Amino acid sequence: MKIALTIAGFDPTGGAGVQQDLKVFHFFGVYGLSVLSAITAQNTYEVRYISAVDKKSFEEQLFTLLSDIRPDALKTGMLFSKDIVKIITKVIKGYELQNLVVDPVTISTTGTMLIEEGTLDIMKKELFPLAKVITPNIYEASVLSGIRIESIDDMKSSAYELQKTGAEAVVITGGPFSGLRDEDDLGDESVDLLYDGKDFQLFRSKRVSGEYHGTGCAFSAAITGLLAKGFSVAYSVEIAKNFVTKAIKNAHTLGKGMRLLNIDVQR
Ligand code: PXL
Repeated sequence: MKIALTIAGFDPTGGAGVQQDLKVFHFFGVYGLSVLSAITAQNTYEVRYISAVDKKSFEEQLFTLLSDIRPDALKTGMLFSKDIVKIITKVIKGYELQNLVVDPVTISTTGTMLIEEGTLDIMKKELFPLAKVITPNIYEASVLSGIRIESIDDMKSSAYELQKTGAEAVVITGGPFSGLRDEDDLGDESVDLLYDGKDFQLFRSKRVSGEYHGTGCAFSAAITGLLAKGFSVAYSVEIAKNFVTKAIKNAHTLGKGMRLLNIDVQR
């Protein structure tokens, strides 16, 4: 059986973070491992508290697991601190782990920072060069590349810059932070852009109204699961996009705030 590892935060709603990632790995028929970086206290409308897992505990989780089981692919989500990024970098290099997907989680949909000051810079410098794919949303891509994204062309420029960090491929997702200009005639579409260092490829879906929690997590987890199974980046991104779009369409309304993805119904 193929194996995927998620290194991410804990979200009690199960809509994002490690639980969501595990559900997605399971959906794609991949065995899921998980290592916890931080614990959040949140519901569907606010993040109230965050505590990072201490350095030693994090390091032990990772080394103990990897001294025994080797994942075919892995993803990082909410990493929170610089220490955690440094440990992951060391471990990935030490074990020569392949098929790394980095989702540079920065801020929750409800507006809470999920990362300590300076962590994104370290991630860009140390983790991106080891990645097969990085999956920033428009907001994260803007911050990381220093390019304000208001059009598809801006998305392309940003992806081009980010690919120079050493990541093999960049996918910029046009999800909830989309502020694209009308002249791109996107109308009611949500567009993701893939750049592999050679070609740009656009993936379009109909935008679904409303606020949804954990879309970025599900998207990067799906790509990770598919890479673990040996699929190409472009194919994995296409399938992951369709998967998330359907999970959004069928979302659950469980709390008073954002809706939670329904990954069980794919129609
Ligand atoms: O969707 C980003 C995200 C990732 N990981 C955890 C989160 C969130 C958003 O709230 O809580 C643990």
